[in-house]
Amino acid sequence: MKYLAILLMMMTLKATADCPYTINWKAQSYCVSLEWLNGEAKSRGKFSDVNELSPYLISMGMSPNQWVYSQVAAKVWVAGEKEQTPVVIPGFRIFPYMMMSNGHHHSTRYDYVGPDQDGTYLLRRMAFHKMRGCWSLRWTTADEDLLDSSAELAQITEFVNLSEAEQKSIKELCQTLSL
Ligand SMILES: [Cu+2]
Repeated sequence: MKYLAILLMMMTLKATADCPYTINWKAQSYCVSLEWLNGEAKSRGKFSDVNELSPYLISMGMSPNQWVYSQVAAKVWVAGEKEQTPVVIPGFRIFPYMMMSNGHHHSTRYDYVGPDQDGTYLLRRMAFHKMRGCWSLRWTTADEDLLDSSAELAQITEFVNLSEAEQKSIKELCQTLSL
């Protein structure tokens, strides 16, 4: 009985791991995986890799030559499909967005490329500034980065340069600002 419980638990964990984020498009569920990659630095308009993981939260007053620009890789496949074969949803895009405590909301600059031969999308060159609000990734098939024509994919709470306590307080703030 004990083993059965453990087995069931492992199966549940596996099912969750198989579909990190779920989206629905035209009556079909899809899984989306997000993998945060090393960030980039920008100097004289040029980007270069840095040895620092993202997502990275840029604090106020930090000099631009110290900013770490975040980048994330995304893959999409049909939910339940065991091989996790990447599929392309026409016009599928992810973009960064912030919901603020004061009711304002806004996007930020980014660069979106893909899908490449492996079906991987890359969302990069995002400067996540520290503000009273919640950064998130939203997805859409529309041309514009608007709240109405998009849906929340993931909230960004685990910034690599924050302490666990700081991450926790962002998580709590995000829970109140989810849309
Ligand atoms: Cu903001």
